[in-house]
Amino acid sequence: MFQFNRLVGVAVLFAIAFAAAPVTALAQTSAPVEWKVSDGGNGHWYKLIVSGPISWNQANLECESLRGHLATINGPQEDDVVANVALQSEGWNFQRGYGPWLGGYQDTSANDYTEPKGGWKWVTGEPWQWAAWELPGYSEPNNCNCNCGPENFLHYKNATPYIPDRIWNDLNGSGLTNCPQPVSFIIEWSADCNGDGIVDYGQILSGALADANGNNVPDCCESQTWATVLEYVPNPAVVTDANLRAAIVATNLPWRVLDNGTNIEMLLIPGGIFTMGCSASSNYSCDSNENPTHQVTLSKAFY
Ligand SMILES: [Ca+2]
Ligand SMILES: [Ca+2]
Ligand SMILES: [Ca+2]
Ligand SMILES: [Ca+2]
Repeated sequence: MFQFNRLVGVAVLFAIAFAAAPVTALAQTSAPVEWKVSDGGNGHWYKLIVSGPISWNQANLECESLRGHLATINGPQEDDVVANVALQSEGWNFQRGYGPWLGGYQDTSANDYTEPKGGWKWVTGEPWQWAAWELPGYSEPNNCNCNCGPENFLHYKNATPYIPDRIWNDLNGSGLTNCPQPVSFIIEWSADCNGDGIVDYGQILSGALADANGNNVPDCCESQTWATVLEYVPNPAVVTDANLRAAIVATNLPWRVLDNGTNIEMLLIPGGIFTMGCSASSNYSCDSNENPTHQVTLSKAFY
């Protein structure tokens, strides 16, 4: 049985300060889509955000403020997922057949940079291992369209007027005279800040993880002003009771932290009913002040 009198520490009421973060209000958004692991996917979430005319750099910043990134495409299956999100007509500027921005850009200082096809990268740093440039009948990337070169940013364009499509096109990122900009972008959420193997964005959507300030970062991962997180999930070699481990994990708070003020390491005690006092073992006897054992109920987790 878990025994408080074996724990070193000062009981500090748990209080986590949430770092303020901007959350951008945008004109129109579609429902987010999960590429489910059970469907062979990566568990990431994708969403079309309709912003009105927007540069690639601004779209990139908007994604960062929403704690995601412009969508990255690592193969034909992910291209299918992202294209399905992109094929909503409200995300299109049909004046020139421009669909949403994606997370590819051309690094003109890269060793393999050549126009039009060299030096392409993803915003996340994932390797550029697959591209859908080579659709029959299309000459993209071409680094030039209506005198708008150089074209160093990736988006979807269409082939038939007024019909959304999924042709990869390189485009000027900021828009120039006579060259309207895309009016939307696709954000992808992939972060798993608490390391439980599930993308945090979906856990917030389902209510599995709290996000009190609505910034798409679970409360359990917000920076804590008073403590440094040492371990999120309890070590089974230390907390051998599976029920107790589950109760700790269910708080969505880190299990082991270092108090920044005192440098004292502290462990999380979840709410629940516990036995206080000593149980004698073959190695240790009980002190008189550790008896009698008795039950206590804790209504709140604390360190
Ligand atoms: Ca991706
Ligand atoms: Ca280019
Ligand atoms: Ca082009
Ligand atoms: Ca997670």
